[in-house]
Amino acid sequence: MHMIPVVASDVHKAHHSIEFSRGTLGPSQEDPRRADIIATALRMAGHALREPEDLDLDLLARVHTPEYVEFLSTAWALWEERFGADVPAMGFTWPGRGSDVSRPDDLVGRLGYHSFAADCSIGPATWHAACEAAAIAQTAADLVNGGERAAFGLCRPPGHHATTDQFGGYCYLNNAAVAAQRLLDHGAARVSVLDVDYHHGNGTQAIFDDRRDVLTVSIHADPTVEFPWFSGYAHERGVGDGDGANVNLPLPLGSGIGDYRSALDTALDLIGSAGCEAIVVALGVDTFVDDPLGAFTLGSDDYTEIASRISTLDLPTAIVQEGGYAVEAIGDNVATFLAPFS
Ligand code: OKP
Ligand code: ZN
Repeated sequence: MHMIPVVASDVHKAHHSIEFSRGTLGPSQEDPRRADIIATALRMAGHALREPEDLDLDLLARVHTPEYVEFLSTAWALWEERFGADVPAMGFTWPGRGSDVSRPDDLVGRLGYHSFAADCSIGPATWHAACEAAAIAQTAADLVNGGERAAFGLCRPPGHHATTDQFGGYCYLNNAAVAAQRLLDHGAARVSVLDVDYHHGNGTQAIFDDRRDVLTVSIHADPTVEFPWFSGYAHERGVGDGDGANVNLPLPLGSGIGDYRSALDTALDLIGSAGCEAIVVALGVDTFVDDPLGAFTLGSDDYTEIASRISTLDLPTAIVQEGGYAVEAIGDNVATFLAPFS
């Protein structure tokens, strides 16, 4: 049996953000152990792990703005110089609705301008870790471009909430978007990003919203009662050239495999009939019943079914890691998801 290749790295370990949650700032649930546990489970399952190639900065520039890349790459050094190395950098002021926003010159203003949530911070290792995660996604896409039927990028930090120029939701660079753009750059005329994380992939949607060449489809918890609150609704269908090329399939809290299967079949019908030549799966296993951040009720076995159905598309498939916070189960859940692609 051919186990699908896994791209992973230890660079993520030094990045551990803080988050504002229920009135307190504390260590993020997006913990380094997550990726270590997944890597161990995948090795045990028989996957070969390899390190990523260097990140292609031209590729990154097709997904994020130059201002944002410049900001992220310099924010920690500027923060440390001004406030010291003891506390990480975080935004705390965001533009109001409907305001015509200009980009502040000041670092503190920029932290608000370039973020949308108070759930993650920038520390000394954040930029390097985010670049490594994007490089992992790029390398997974390259393996698929090179003829692998599927490849997995063990990205950490995750990416699907990061927009062209904002971090938030534990995400800094949009790894799934990087992978999708890499598949396009290799010659695919159209690709799909299927986001099965518990949370709406608002960043991926925003990055490709006005484009037809990427069909973005996300199955997630109803944003009227869940992060990211301000997007993920079924009426968001893409804009301009991208009209019809974004599909949101929100599900109620408490959803299990029955509801999930229906949404997934809708997603797969759309992707299958849209002429996509390759697919990126943004894989969050925070849909798991015991996930501390999620309220769906999927069991470990359900990941076999979900992955089997996705694999019936029979498209070259780059899978990238997003969320999943039930650390005792995260390794098995990811290994279970990857098995049908082997
Ligand atoms: C990232 B990914 C709760 C704060 C929740 C947002 C969740 C980000 C999820 N203490 N912060 O989609 O798994
Ligand atoms: Zn999530």
